[in-house]
Amino acid sequence: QVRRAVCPGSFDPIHNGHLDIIARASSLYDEVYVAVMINRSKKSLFEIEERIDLIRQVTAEYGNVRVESFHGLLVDFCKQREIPAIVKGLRAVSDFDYELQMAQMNNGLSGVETLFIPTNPTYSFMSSSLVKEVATWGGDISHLVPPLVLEALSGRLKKD
Ligand code: COD
Repeated sequence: QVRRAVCPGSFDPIHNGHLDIIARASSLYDEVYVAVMINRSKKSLFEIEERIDLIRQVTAEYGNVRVESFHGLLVDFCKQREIPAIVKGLRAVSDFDYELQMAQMNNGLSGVETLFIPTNPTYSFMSSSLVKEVATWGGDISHLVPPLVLEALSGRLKKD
C-alpha cells in the first residue's frame, strides 16, 4: 500500500515555510501531492500555471512530490487520488481555530484525516501575502523564498 498525503494551498507564491512542510511530509510519506487551489474570485499575483511551475522546480529534489491544481473541494481531490491524509503546517494559535474547523469538516465529509506539522520557528511569521508586500516595497526577502521565486517576484513586481 502506497502511503499518500496532500499539502494543499494557494502558494501565491511558494515560500520557505511551505517548502519546509512539503519537505517534512515527503520524508514521512511515499507520495506527496501539492494541490494548488484555483480560486477565480481571489486576485492572485501569479497565474496558476506559473505557481505550479515554480513549485515543481523547487520540489524536484525530493523525488516523490507531485504538483497539481484543483478547484472545488479538497476532499474530492483526495478521493479521486486515494489520498487519506492532508498535511498542514501550523504557525501559531491563530491558525488553529480555522484549521480545526476545516479538519473536522473534511473528516465529516469524507473521512480524510488532517495531520499538523508544527512550523519551523524560523518561518512561523511567514505568509505569501507578507512576502509579496515586503517585496513590493523593496524589502529583502532573499532568506524567505527560494532563489527562483525571488527572481520571479522581482520580474513580476517590476512589470507592474
Ligand atoms: N510555515 C509553515 N507552513 C505554512 C506557512 C509557514 N509560514 N504558511 C503556510 N503554511 C502551510 C499551511 O499548512 C497552509 O495551510 C498551507 O501552507 C498553504 O498556505 P497558503 O497560504 O498558500 O494557502 P491557503 O491558506 O490559501 O489554502 C487554503 C486551502 C486551499 C487549503 C483551503 O482553502 C482549501 O482546502 N480549499 C479548498 C476548498 C474546500 O475544500 N473547502 C472546504 C474546506 S473545509
